Amino acid sequence: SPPAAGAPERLPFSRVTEEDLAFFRKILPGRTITDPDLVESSNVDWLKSMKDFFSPAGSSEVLLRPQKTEEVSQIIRYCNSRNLAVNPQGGNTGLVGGSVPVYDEIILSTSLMNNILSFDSISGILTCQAGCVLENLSLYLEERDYIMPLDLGAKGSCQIGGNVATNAGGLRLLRYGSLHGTVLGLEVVLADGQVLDCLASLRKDNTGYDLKQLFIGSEGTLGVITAVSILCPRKPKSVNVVFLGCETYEQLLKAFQLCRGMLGEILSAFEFLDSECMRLLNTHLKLPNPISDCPFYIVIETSGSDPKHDAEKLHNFLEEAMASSLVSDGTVATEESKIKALWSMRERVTEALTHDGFTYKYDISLPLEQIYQLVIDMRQHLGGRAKSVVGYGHVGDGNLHLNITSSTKDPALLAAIEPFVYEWTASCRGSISAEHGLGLKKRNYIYYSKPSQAVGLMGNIKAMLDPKGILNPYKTLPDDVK
Ligand code: FAD
Ligand code: 2HG
Ligand code: ZN
Repeated sequence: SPPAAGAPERLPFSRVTEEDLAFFRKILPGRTITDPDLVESSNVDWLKSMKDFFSPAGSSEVLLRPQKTEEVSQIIRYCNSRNLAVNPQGGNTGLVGGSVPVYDEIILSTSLMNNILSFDSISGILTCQAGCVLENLSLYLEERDYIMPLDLGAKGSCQIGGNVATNAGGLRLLRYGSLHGTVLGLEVVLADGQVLDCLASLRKDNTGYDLKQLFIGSEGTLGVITAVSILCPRKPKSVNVVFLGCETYEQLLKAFQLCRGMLGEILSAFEFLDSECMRLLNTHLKLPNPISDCPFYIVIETSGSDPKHDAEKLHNFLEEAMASSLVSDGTVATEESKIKALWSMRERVTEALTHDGFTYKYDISLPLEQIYQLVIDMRQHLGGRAKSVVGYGHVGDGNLHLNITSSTKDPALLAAIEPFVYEWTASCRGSISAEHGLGLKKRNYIYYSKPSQAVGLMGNIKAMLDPKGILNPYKTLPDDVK
């Protein structure tokens, strides 16, 4: 059975000396940060949960802010020769403790690597530095009648390099697919400082192994992504969002089936939240329910090129869904401010949860029919021990976000949740991390979703690409893979 999660031992990396700082200051004048007040926010994760998970997590004393690939290369080459560990960091919105140091790893932030390198308005291929904030890229593209193929609630802070490093899914995956398909090229600084230039901008390229795929979802453990080339879809001329209520999860699934059949090519998102999420949105964020109270809510988005055609299709779908009693109430938005308001009911659940208490997060892939059964079983299993047990997520992609809160950190509650949740998931051949990655928090549970042979091979790849293990140590791979 998998080893228990817990604190890793600090590995024998060197500690940063004055000489090291002098070297960094020479390459990055004014961008080698050692003031503890300024380094602090990079030591703390978005959830502020790492110090609870593992004390004394996040005690780096150095934050490096390169602007160019060549600077990253020099830093990494130097760190490798000095045996100094490095934690690559983007927008620091990661949810599994991958983005912050465990001990005193040097933080290498890509925040100043935020230039767009090129955009081809015929092919829709964007090439940019890794530190571009997702929302800024979206705004840039929208002015040119394009959009990013991914969108997530953290768009205002997360960076494209971080998105690629975590293989972020998000709200549009149903329509545009994963980054494994849309990323066409990457530039990566390897652990020895070499720059791997796989920044191709080609749709098709079968010349040997597709090496960039290795870095997509590698969580900073195999290389530092410095630039990304990505295929962007045209901006849809017509967008509609509907917010619907359902009485049962079975009806919700039937609505999904109907929706796929009737909306077809214009369907761009199918998301859900349960009534417990709605309660938290109402209580903590004062967001009112846009429709009447229901056990389940669906957010459907359509994106197409002909407003009349889309409206007609949507109308027919809604009529059919109402007539066959799959949905009991709903509201439609075509105008941007209302679309945003409806989306925030789904996007802001994570934020609402942070106000509810200490949150235990699970990001699970399951066969569609089983998704909500896990929430029901967990509620029953925990009885009155949890404050809230909520289910929401990317139901169209088979991805459940199961979140459980308690007033304060509660080891007894955690022991009741885990390994129950992982065993339940493994019994359906699900994934214990659908889109957030493994980071520090989930890495020791990898065996619930991957055979030991696969994990062993991952270890071999890590050893080949980063023999000293300086890149994001203690992350992704379990304790027993060195
Ligand atoms: P960080 O958090 O800084 O880093 C994440 C990981 O990537 C770390 O392991 C880090 O070492 C590594 N990394 C970062 N940059 C690089 C680089 N240039 N090279 C190599 N490694 C690097 N995730 C989803 O998948 N779908 C969602 O819908 C979603 N919604 C979210 C909503 C909210 C409100 C929040 C807070 C988070 C959400 N996330 C979601 C999780 C998170 O936003 C994503 O994982 C995001 O892609 C992380 O990007 P980042 O720039 O913040 O990376
Ligand atoms: C989302 O889809 C994010 O909203 C965050 O992936 C999920 O906080 C979570 O559990
Ligand atoms: Zn998600």
